[in-house]
Amino acid sequence: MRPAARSVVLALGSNLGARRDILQGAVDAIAGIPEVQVIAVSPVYETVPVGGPPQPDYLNAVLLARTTLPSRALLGYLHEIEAAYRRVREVRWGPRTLDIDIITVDGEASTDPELTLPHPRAHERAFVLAPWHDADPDAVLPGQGPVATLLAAADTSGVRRAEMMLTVPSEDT
Ligand code: PH2
Ligand code: MG
Ligand code: MG
Repeated sequence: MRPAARSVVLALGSNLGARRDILQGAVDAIAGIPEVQVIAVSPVYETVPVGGPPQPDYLNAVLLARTTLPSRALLGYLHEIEAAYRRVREVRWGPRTLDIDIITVDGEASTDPELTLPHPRAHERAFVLAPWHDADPDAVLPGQGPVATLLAAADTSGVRRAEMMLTVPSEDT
């Protein structure tokens, strides 16, 4: 029996190199993962870095997808996409060409340190909540509540809509 498709929320970030092109490349690559269907991509936000050493501002966006893949398998594909952009993981929370984080996979809960679900800091990160709310105003973060409520409580001073959009590649290309 085929496993049922589940809803996935991914957060994308880039603060080195051609940031918009890198995010669009990531969206295209995610759409190319077998058993992944991209549903929507949020507007792009330009955001002040949270934590880590002094570093350039980020572009952040949120992608909604459906997949029949187990979360671990999805994470493996996402790491390959990050590697394709020559991401170097040197400093925790340091600058990077591309970061793709799994925020939720339906209501799945995981305490695996390499894949904690839901993402343990998403509820307080305006750079995740603001684009997520744009893409899905009714979204709920399991265990935390409606994204609209979390966003209203979050510090949004460092996030602003960038005048750029990402496109979802069509299914049959
Ligand atoms: N990612 C981090 C740490 N800090 N700050 C912003 N503005 N955007 C990010 O994507 C981000 C961050 C760890 O992955
Ligand atoms: Mg991250
Ligand atoms: Mg990450």
